[in-house]
Amino acid sequence: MNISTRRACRWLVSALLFSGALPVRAEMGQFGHAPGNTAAEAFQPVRLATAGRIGEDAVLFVPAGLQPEALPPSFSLVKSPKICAPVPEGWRVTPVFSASAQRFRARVETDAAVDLYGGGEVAGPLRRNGTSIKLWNTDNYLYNKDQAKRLYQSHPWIMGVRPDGTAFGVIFDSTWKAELDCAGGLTFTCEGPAFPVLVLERSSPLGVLQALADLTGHMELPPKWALGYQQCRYSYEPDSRVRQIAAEFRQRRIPCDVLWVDIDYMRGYRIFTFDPVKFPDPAKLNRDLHEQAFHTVWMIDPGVKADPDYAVYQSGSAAQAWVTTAEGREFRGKVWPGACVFPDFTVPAVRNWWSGLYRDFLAQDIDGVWNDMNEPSVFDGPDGTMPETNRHRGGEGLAPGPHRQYHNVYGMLMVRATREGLLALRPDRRPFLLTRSNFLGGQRYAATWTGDNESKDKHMQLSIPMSLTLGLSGQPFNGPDMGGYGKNATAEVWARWVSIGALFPLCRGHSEKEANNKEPWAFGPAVEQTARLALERRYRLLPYLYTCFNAAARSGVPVMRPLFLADPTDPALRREERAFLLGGDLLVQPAWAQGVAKPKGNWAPLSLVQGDGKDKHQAHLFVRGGAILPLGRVIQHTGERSDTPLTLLVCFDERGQAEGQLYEDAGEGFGYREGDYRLATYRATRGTDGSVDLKVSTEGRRAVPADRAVQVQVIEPTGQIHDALKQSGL
Ligand code: MIG
Repeated sequence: MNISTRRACRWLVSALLFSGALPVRAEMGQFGHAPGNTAAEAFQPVRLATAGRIGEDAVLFVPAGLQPEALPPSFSLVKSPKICAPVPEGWRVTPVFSASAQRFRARVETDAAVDLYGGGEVAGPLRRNGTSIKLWNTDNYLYNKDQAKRLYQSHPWIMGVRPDGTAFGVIFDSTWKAELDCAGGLTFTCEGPAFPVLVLERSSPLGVLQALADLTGHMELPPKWALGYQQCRYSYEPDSRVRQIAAEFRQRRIPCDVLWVDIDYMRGYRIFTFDPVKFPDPAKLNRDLHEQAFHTVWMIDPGVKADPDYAVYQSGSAAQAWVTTAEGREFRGKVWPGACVFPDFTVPAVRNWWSGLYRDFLAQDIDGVWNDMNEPSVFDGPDGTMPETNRHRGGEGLAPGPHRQYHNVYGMLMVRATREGLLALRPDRRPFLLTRSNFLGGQRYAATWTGDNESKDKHMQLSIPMSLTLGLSGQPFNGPDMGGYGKNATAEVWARWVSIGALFPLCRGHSEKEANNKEPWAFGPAVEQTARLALERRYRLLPYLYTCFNAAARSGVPVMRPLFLADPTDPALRREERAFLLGGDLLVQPAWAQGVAKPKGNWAPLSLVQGDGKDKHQAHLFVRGGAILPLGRVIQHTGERSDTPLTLLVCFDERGQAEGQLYEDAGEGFGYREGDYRLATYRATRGTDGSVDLKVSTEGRRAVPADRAVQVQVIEPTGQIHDALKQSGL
């Protein structure tokens, strides 16, 4: 590039920086840049200001226009990256920057043989080559809008896996409205100023995912009850209906831990209020449900009814909490309560105010919180949200900026404030928070679900690559609306869905208001039995599942994993998006998925509860040869003891070896941080006479319950299970 172009670029970039926002014309936005009308948009190269190592095999690339020592605060990264060494010799993945009058771009060339994954919440294939998404959080009912190219969350992140199994990851560290194209390399183009790019390089994709978690934060261990089955509907109302649902679960002996209370509990959809007729005594409702060992989660939306007689509107107005229009007036948009105002979560004092609102709310003995509509969704706003020119005030290092800049992190900032509130108000309890909108790194604050899917096979099947991809994008705790949210569910679809959904990290049945009942018993006795078996399987697996969650919290490995993670060099596994792994040791093959290639080694077919092999809907399960699975008894909720007895299911590899772990703690609270946990590592060897030698080593100071009985069983490659020995102290 000649000197004058270079100068022109530098001028452009600094002009953009000075203005604090790009000179985007008001009528632009809404993805007016569809291919075809970009001809006039010329991109000029932007040189690199600097690049260097920021840690083990991670390199930061900073384009001209940004100061490496004073990068704008990052939303995805836990701490701001500091260059500590030059780019390593022979570094393979390097972005190239360019800019047009309106947009800034980073491109990464990738070899055609590299398989691409990630991008967060996507409604498409697991392998992302040739696809493109838009990063603009969108309330996308039935995934119908804009061909589902944008959903509720944004993850500017892609992982590439080479034929030899080595892998790299790329973070495009911008929150602005953007597009991410995975055809012919990676192209990330945002309607905002220059941004840095981080590239991670590891010997395996699992290594890349651990590095991603170290950079963007680990999920905190959830309360154990959040791993149980959860039943939701828009809405169970009035409170007597919630009680009825609770009673049904216990009477029918279908395992369940959590009941959800959707927006109709509120007084005229005013958040933090309760309808005096339909929910006159929420505290009593919660106490009664607790007595039956249910936990409850209640919904809070961001929109605050603009009602001068309403306490939240009053205190928020006094705190100058609201997002404003470009002219500085209080912005109003329509949501459920009618005209609403929206907290500006970029302002630290507003987050603080928001956290405090949960005080009286939690005092009703509410266990968990559900934050919805936080894209934000605005019924009468442009493109279903607020105008991109609305203003956010920022603070504590965060620059004031337009909504176009902060839209994608609106939900993330909201759940950050919610989580901080829950922690401050109940310092001894692990928050359980579910959010619809979020951003790369948002696993630090909340679990997530994949929004308003439809009760049909296509979306049931799609839920697998969707959840896998969220797991490959840093978010281990996620799942779909099981059974499908929109439209009526048929018995068949619901039965197929519960059979795989019971094996997802988040397992919650849900339905929209207009649709048929979608509880496990709503489709007659046969489907009820299918649901019972599927959920009983989940509850038997809880010791293993909780151990997987602990691994995710500690080291950033996903709970639900694509098969290729088990053998990244096997090309046959790279596109498999029907079968998946739970942790490293359990393979789940949906009953409708034929011809699934398994990773090499023995995979023994596993029956977990009586009759599961005869039910045509249940997923086929396989244990990895070389693994030891800790299993519990079937219980009705996580408050019951399932280790009476605890089963250690040993599945030997070809050499007669097996190894597995079991993580246990109080299931709630933070004692585990002070060592009140037990992480047992079991190693088994098969003797020549067929005997089993089992050794355990433990970490943490929690003792084995004195009355624990452990039954050690061996599963043969045929799936046959036999008792090996009875032993205590394991
Ligand atoms: O406009 O609270 O995705 O799970 O049940 C609908 C009612 C608002 C959308 C959520 C859905 C929830 C529903 N909400």
